[in-house]
Formats: sequence, structure tokens, C-alpha cells
Amino acid sequence: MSSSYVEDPAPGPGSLPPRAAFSSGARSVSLAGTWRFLLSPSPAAAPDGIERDDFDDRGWTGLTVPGHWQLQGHGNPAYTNVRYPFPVRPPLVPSDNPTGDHRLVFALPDDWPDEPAVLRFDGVDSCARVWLNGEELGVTRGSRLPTEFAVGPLLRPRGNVLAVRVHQWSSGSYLEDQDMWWLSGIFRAVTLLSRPVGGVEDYQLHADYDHVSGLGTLSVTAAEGVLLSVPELGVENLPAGAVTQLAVEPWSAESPRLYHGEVHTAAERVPVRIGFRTVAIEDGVLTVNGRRVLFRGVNRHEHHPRFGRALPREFALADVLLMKRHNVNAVRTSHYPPDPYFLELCDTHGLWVIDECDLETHGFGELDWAGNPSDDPRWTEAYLDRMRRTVERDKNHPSIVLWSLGNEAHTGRNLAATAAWTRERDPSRPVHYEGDFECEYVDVHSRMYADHAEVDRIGRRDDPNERRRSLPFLLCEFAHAMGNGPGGLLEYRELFERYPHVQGGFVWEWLDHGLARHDEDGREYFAYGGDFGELIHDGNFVIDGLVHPDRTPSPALAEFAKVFEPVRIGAGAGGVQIENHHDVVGLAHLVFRWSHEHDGLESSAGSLAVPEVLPGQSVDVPLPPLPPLSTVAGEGVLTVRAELAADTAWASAGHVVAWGQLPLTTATAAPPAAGTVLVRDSGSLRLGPGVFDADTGRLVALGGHRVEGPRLDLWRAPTDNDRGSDEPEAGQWRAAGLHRLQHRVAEVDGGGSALVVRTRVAPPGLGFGMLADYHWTADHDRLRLRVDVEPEGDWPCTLPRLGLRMAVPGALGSVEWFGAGPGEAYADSRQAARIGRFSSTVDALQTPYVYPQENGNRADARWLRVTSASGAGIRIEGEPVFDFTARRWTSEELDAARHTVDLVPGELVHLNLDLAQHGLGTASCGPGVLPRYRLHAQKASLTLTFSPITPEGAAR
Ligand code: IPT
Repeated sequence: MSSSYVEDPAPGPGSLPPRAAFSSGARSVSLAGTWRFLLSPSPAAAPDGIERDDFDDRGWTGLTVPGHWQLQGHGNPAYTNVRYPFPVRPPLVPSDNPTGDHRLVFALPDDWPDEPAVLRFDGVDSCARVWLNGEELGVTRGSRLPTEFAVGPLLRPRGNVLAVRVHQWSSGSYLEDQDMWWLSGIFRAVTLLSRPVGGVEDYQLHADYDHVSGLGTLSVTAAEGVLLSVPELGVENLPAGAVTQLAVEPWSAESPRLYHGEVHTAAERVPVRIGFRTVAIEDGVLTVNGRRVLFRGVNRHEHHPRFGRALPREFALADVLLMKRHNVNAVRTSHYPPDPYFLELCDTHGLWVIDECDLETHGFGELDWAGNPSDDPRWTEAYLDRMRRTVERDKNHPSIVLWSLGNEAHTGRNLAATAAWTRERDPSRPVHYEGDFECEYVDVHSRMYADHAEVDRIGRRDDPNERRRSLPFLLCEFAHAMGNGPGGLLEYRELFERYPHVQGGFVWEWLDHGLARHDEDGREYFAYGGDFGELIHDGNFVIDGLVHPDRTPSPALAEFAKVFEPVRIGAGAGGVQIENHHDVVGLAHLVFRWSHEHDGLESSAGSLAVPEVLPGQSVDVPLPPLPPLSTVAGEGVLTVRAELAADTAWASAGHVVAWGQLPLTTATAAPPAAGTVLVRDSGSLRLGPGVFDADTGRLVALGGHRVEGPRLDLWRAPTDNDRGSDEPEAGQWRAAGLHRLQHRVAEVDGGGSALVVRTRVAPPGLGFGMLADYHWTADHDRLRLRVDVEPEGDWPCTLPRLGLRMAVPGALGSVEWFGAGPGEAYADSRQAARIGRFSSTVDALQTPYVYPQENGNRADARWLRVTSASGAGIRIEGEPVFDFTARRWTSEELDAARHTVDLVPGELVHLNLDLAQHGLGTASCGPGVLPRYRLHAQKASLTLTFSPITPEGAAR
């Protein structure tokens, strides 16, 4: 049988015109379940006659539909970012084209009506030929788009044979070069829908809102005879085409008011949910209901570590709840329309959505865009077809405020034609497409990964292009969340707040696309590109989300939540300043609670009366009653939290939406340890509770604990951003030998009450270095160390870190600190850390980045205790503060690891006690570390006091 349809660039033949996705009272049957399945290496090798009733599929295996065959033991997933994994000769694809034959025999329910019916596929990757009961229905293309076939007359009460031949590669693959796993199959729902004669074929709701009059304008476009009823609004049987005006509450992401109604005929009733809102561009600013909106957004792919893009509904809900709980207010559905259920959730819970068409031809960039389908008339119909299916399917969602033509497909006449069609079909939503750099056919100016300086320029409207200058601006992608990072979010927010037409952005991206696997010992880890033997792949570039593959939030999500909190709490004139950064709502839904802490322990708490504050406004409220500050010892902090006053659909009452801290009193520094005299005995030196090696001057024991004493350390296991493509800082660090520094002891001077160790720390083969002098003094139970460092020679690069590394026995597995926490914090990503007292374990301090790298830094510790189960251990105090990491492997082991399971706990706990670390930046894709967060070789000193903790003295 010919398979020429596979390479035809035209839309798949045989399907019905696209229409709105809805479910109604009409009967339907889900065809999800176990189907029969056979994978053949090519169309030519696939068996003939699979459509026939009598075809014998007993030799086939079972396959769960919806699902990808590569994730069910047939073939392998493969990951490429930009490059096509096949020769680029559009529309031709490899003849070795894995072909999955699917068969299902099904019966109709007994009460199945004798009416027309359609068979609906919500997503088949990438191309399928479909037969029912021996009759060919047609061909699907457009993997993330719906296809419907008319099947009424073909149906039998039982013994219906549905045969679907799915090809991994097709002409459509050229238009589906998104940065994600290549995964094939029938991965979204397959449904048989009865379509009653005289029913609702399709409808388009129009629900505008006039923010001046407070009136909504409601109508429905549909076939004659279709009516709309919204009992809550007193709307009954409004005929299609008729318009009514009513006083309504508007819909917004912050207040997602939906009115329930029905679109109906005598034969069918379709439940609908209506949200009134009007999107407009006024004076170059994008508004909804007359208000400027700020997108605090994320790019969301659909992914699950076991199911790939066959995402079960509970994970779509999990995504939305997590987003809402972390102050995400917008989603770009990168880079295809999501499963329709996700959009229902956005309507319900309130998220602004950019709905993006299933289109990307990025791989042509490797060929300087030669042959790019975007400008080739052979592909015009395919482009239009994809956009039609997007807009028609999703047009009734109030959450969608922009249509996006696709991603990274360069520019060309087909995109311009698609934009024109879209604008005409739905004038109520502006058109977005980043790749139209000149903004010739889009309504908003969009960029990806523009650095802060460029966003600032755009903010100042410093742009020679007049058209671009006049448009609202957004970052459809920014703050690449790969591995540890992004750094620099706060500075983006500042720009978003400075310029009205700079309307926020969408972090790249929501979720790491790791795939779950197990090592020989049965330990789970997440795989990335290259782990499945792909010849062409892009490694861990697919692991770049705010949440890990299992949807546990990464520290970056906490940072996002803090940076983009809709309420800002800080010090104000004589009290607490509360700023309302919501776009739409006041603060009535929040309660404010304060807590007064001394050295991290709460001493009093209460709630703060805050009057209503309109969006964009702020108020100063007096401090709560606190004890006279002179009477309290230690460091005093006032923490104020804004919490949900009542349960919402997405979080319970008490959920913290925003918080702020006001420092009240500072602690007086502890007196330095000094006074004891150095004692020499065979080969070692004793000073207070410390024992030192006499030759090297290195601390070897503290109290009863054997230690590998602190030494200068400049290295960190490079992050993905350190390894980034534009500014490969890690490459410079390695070239400078910072990962293999040698410590030369020049002098161990143990005269009197101090031990002074002079060293020079430098890389092999190179001339520059760092002088590091260690000054040790002690009293009976505390050892104080001051390290002075001074660079020598010409340092060619920044430093990953500047601090000390030591090791303590592995039994010291518990940690407690007073400082910033509870999560990790780095110089340019530390808004989420508050000052407090925190306890954890060494194991729990690790952030399990899928690709191991520097992680887990805790900032601004005033003191740190590492203790064993018995309570014995070591206390370290800063003067005034230090950063630390604690882990059961070295930085070198962390650097060498490629997956989490490569990290094997050793005998020791390795502590880094730092003065500073280099920032994180986003150089894995985008700008590097901002100048103020870069760490340079410099003269510096760090002072720490070490003391043993005995279980009895554990209270200290
Ligand atoms: C940009 C892509 O749009 C996105 O899909 C993803 O690949 C991201 O990069 C990096 O993770 S395109 C890039 C050339 C900036």
C-alpha cells in the first residue's frame, strides 16, 4: 500500500472542518485503553490489511492508548533541540520511518443513538492513516491538534474495528521541530462522539467587558437556531447573533469569575462557562478590561517522566495549582496547543494564556533558513490549517488573551498569511509571534532572552524601528531555568515595573523534561538526551525547568514566587509598607500576620490590620506592639506575611502569598577567642580545642572530632549556566586550573598564643596565584580563624567561589543554622531566602538537579551547627556571616557526575564555608551574571570561629 501521504505537505485529507472543543449531553465513548500494537521499522515493512476485520493481530502486543510507544518498550525516545534528526530535504523523511500499527475492536453502548457520529483524535504524533470497519477515513497530521472524521454510517453495534497506522516521521515533522523529545503515537484522547441531528455543531462566545460602564456584552455566533442561556444573568434563549448587555463581574487571572450557562438547541445542550473580558492595545500598552496587565509567566510544555506528552489530567491540575501557589499568573503554551483540559483549568483558576500553534521549523536555522517552509508556498495550507485548528478548538476560553503563530520558524509569507487569517477570524485577541523581528504582521513586540540592558532600551523606546517602538513588549522566553538558576530575575522585574509597555515575560521553562529510569540497583534517576543512544542529541538542554521532572519545585520556583509576589512588604515611614502589585484586585482576600523573632526564635506574633489597598497603591501601617528594643538581646527581625484569608480553588486559607522582613535590632558580636597558648607535642600543635599538623599547619582535630581542616577553595562544580554557550565561564575557570589548585605551605609559625600558616594557592603550570594566610587563636573551647587572601599576578577570570573547604566525620549529618533559608540562595537568586533559624540534614540540603552541579548553598549564616545523632558536633560562627554548603561528596565528584545516581555518599561531610560565590546568571541560554554579582579575585578576609559541641553543651 502506498505511503506517499506521509510526505505530502498538505493537511491530512478526510477530516471534518475544525470546531470548538466541547462536551455536551450527547453520548460519547472514550476509546482509551489497551489496543493491539505492532511496531515496524518502516512503512514498507508494515503488514498489509490491518484495516480488515479478519486481520490476525494475535501476534501483536498490548499498548496503552493514549500513550507513546517509545515509553512502552517499543523503540527509544530521542532528544534534539534545534537539529532535525534526519536529513533536511523537505518534505521528504527517512524511509526508515518507524511505523506503529494500532488496532482496537470495540462495541457501542446498548443505548447508542442512531445519529451521525464523529471519531475524534486529540493528538497523534506525527501522522496517521485511519480506517474504521475497513473503510479509510483519512490522514491526520499536526501532532498536537485535533482531527475529527465522520463515522456515523460505518458504525456497528459491536465488533467495530478501528485501525490506525502511525508514522514517526512525516512532512509534518518539518513543522514540529520543537525543543523536546521525539515521541510518537496516539498520545491524546480518542473519542467517539454522537452528533445529534439539529445539535450544536460549533459556537463562538463573545463576552466583552466595558470597564467604564461595568457592562458585559454577550452574544454567541453559531448556526441558526442555536440559543444561549445564562440563568445566573437572567439570559434565556438568546438567539445566535443577538447581542445583550448586562451588568457583570469581569474575568481576570486574579479574579476568574465564570458564569455558567448553556449553548443549546432542541437536540443538544452544551454547558459553557463565560468569562467577560476585553483585551485591547491602548497607547502601546496591552490592557485587559482597561487595566495594564503584567505577565509573570512561564512556558509550559506537556511532559511527564513516565508518560511523556500523554499527560494524565491530574498532572495538568498539579501544574496549575503549583503555578498559582507560586504567583505565576500567565502561561505560554510552548510550543503547541495543550490538551484542552489544561485550558479549562486556566479558565477556572485564573491564568492569562498565550495559546501557541503547533509550529516550529527551527532546524532550518542550521541551513541559514534555506528551504524554510515558512516562506514556501507549498506549505501555506499546512500553516493555515494548523492555526485554524488551534483557534477554532480554543476560541471560547476567556483565559486566552493572545494567539501565537508558533515558535522559531523564522519569518515568511506563510506566517504573515496565518497572522492575517487569525486577526480576521478573531479580532478580539492580538497576535503574537516572536520571529517577526520587524513586527510586520504581529500586534505585540516579543523577544526571547534579551538581556536587561536591551529590555531597558526597549523600555526607553530607544528603537529605530517605528512599528516596534509603538507596540507593547513582552519576553516570550527569558530567565532560562536550566539547572541551578536563573539568576537576575529581580532585575527583570524592576524593568517590568519601570516601563508600562514592558509587560513581563515567560520564564523558560516550567518543567524539566527528564524521563524516569532506574540504575542496576533499582534507584530512579532522570534521563536526558544521549541516554537512549541517540546519535544526534542535545544532552541535558531539555532539563531547564522551574520544577524537576517529578514536579517537585526547584529553588528557582521559590525565587520566582518571591520576586513576582503580588504584594510587597517592607519598611515604611514609621512602620510597615504594603504595596499592592496586583493588576486587578485589592487586598481584601488577604490577612497579614506578623511575627517578632530574636536570633531566629519567635518571641511574639499577631495580626496586622491593613486597610484596603487598590492595585498599584501602597499604604504604611504602624509597627505592631513590640517590647522596647533595648530590652531584647540578639538580632531582632519582624516578619510580616500576607496569607489567603479564605480557601480558594487553588490553595487553602493561610497560604502565604507574600512576605517581608524588617530588621529591628542587630546582634552584638561575640568576643573573639584568644588567650590560650600553643602547645607542641610529637608532630602536632595544640591550640585551645584544636589539634594541628605541625608540618602543614592544618587543623586535624577539633574537640573529639577528626577533621580535614579548612583550606582555601575557589572551585565549584560548574552549573549549566557556568557552562553556558555565550560566556563559558566554566571553561575559563578550568583553563585557569581552579579545579586543581595546589597549596604550598610557606611557613607554619607557632609562636605564643597564635598559629600563623602562610600559604600560596595556585594552579599547576601557571604563574598567578593567591596568597592565603591563616591566623588561628583560641580560648579554652573556641578556635578562631582569620584567613587573609591576596591575589598575586594576573588573574585571567572570575572566581567560582572564595572561601574555605573542610571535611568532618560523616556522622555529623544534622545541620542547624541561623541565617538565610530555608532554601538555597546565590548572590543573584536569593530573594526567597528569609532570615531565620532552620534545621535540616546534610542529605536534605542537596538540590537534586537532574544534571549534577553546584547546589544547596545557604547564605548569610550567622552560625551553623553540624551534629550527629547524639548531639555532638561542631559549631561555626561567622563575623558576621558566611555562606555554606554541606555534602557527602566533594565538588570534584559533583563535577564528574552525570546523573544523580552517580553521586555516592562517602565517609565524610564536606563543608564549604564561603565569603562569596559567583552569581548564577542564565548563560545556558541568555545573558550571563550581571556585573554586580560577578566574583573577582580580590584581597579579602574571612573570619570564622569553630567550637566543638558536646551533647551536654548542645544548647549553646
Ligand atoms: C528557544 C526555544 O524557543 C525554546 O524552545 C528552547 O529551545 C529555548 O530556546 C532553550 O531552552 S530558541 C533559542 C535559539 C534561544
